[in-house]
Amino acid sequence: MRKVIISSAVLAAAVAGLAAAPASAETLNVQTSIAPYCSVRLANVSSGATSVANTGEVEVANLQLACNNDGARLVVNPRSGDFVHTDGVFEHRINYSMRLDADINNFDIANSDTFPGDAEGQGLFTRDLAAYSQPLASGSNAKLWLNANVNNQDTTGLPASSRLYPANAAPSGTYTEVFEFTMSAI
Ligand SMILES: [Ca+2]
Ligand SMILES: [Ca+2]
Ligand SMILES: [Ca+2]
Repeated sequence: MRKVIISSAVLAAAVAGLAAAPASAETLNVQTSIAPYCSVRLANVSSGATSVANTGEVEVANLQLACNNDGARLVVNPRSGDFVHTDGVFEHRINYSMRLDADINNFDIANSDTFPGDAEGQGLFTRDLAAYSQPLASGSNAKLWLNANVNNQDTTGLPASSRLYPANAAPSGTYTEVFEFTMSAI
């Protein structure tokens, strides 16, 4: 009987060894998937406002651009082409110039006077990056600068109710312009 017991113990050990073998050979599969994405977001908006008392350009927004596609497009669309203040009778306007300085220079917009509408280079700015960019996939910065002291009395395309002023001669009020930024895959 004693031999049987020992034998049984050995057998039990062998079974334990077999059970442990698959665990030691276990493999760990780690998977990750990257979904296509393109995004633009406002980060660290400096003030959201620019002062007409400032004689030069002012940084008004810090944007973060991101896209992991083989090609990416940034479209910047100023809505009015001027700062606008409506008092119910007149549409008062203050001209400005804008500039976008991106870390990825393909997205730069040189200093530009903007106009109403969506004419490329005047009321709309389209910037392409043809290839995949790891810095862009990781997120890249761009700064929007505005200068509200750019006198331009060209009223082409403006509504009849518009009144265009140099910044230092405009009636008091809050003047607003809206910029739309769109990042997409191309
Ligand atoms: Ca303008
Ligand atoms: Ca740049
Ligand atoms: Ca526009």
